[in-house]
Amino acid sequence: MAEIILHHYPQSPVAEKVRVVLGIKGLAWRSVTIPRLPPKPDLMPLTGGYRLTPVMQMGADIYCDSQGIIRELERRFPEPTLFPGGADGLAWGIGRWTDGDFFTAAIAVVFADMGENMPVELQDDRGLLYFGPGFTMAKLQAGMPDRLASLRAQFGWIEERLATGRRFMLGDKPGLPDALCYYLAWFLRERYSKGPEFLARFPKLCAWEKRIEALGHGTPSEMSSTEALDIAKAAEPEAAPASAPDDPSGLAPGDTAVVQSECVRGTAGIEGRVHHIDLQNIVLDREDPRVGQVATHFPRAGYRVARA
Ligand SMILES: N[C@@H](CCC(=O)N[C@@H](CS)C(=O)NCC(=O)O)C(=O)O
Repeated sequence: MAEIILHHYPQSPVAEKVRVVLGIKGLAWRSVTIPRLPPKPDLMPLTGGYRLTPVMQMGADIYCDSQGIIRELERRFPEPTLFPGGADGLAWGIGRWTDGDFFTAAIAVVFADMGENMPVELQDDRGLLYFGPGFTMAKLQAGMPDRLASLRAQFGWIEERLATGRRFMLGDKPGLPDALCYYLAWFLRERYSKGPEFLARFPKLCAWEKRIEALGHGTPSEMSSTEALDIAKAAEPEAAPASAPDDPSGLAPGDTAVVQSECVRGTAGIEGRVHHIDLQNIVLDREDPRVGQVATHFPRAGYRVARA
């Protein structure tokens, strides 16, 4: 089987979510460090323009978005399962909460706290991405009390869950909801100047954070971005073509389509030929001079798909 290659950078909270899943599953993987800001010249040939972090590569198959990455890891490496105490299916919905309002509130607090200490290029890029064209640091700072109140309420739900005496969200073993919730605690603790004292009001959560940290990240080893590109070039996509005849988009394999994130603004749509389309995923065939033929995978939930 092709090696797992994660394109990410250490400070990325969404990448931390995937690193925790790699730890739960005890997997060996290759780590390619990508830039925090575009252009990301060694990532674009693989993704066709998708610029968010993280991206997973296995040979010539490229998985965009943590949801699709984790689903593929569970499919390829089912043991230990991410659903140790049940909650199959439904647990994915937790990601729609933690990647939505919870994530935006955490980002808003960290940015407002950094204020003018945040490098201006990062303010411009992330401000547009997460808060839209009307973004100003002053507006974000004015909204700080509401965001903090919202964050406290949401971390409070995690505390209540852990107060039932479980070591992890689903029982004695770690699973998907742990990774989906943990990354925001990790982010606030690391990046909000008052993060540790903010989280201290949730003692069960603090103890659970230590248990998750102890799981580690599996076994990463560095790889250069050029080596990753060479691997894609030498490989053939593995994804099987398939289609559901009743797909709401009306698209079928062979059609040209554009896939666009609906969660973040100002990101390019990715164009390619539909290779596979089903309930959970759309896979586009793309051709790039640097990597040849690659298959770029996206989840359906959180992405718009249109005929090109
Ligand atoms: N829905 C995406 C969101 C990913 C996301 O927003 N990642 C942040 C980093 S934590 C990002 O891409 N920031 C901009 C960048 O890295 O260029 C996912 O789950 O993977």
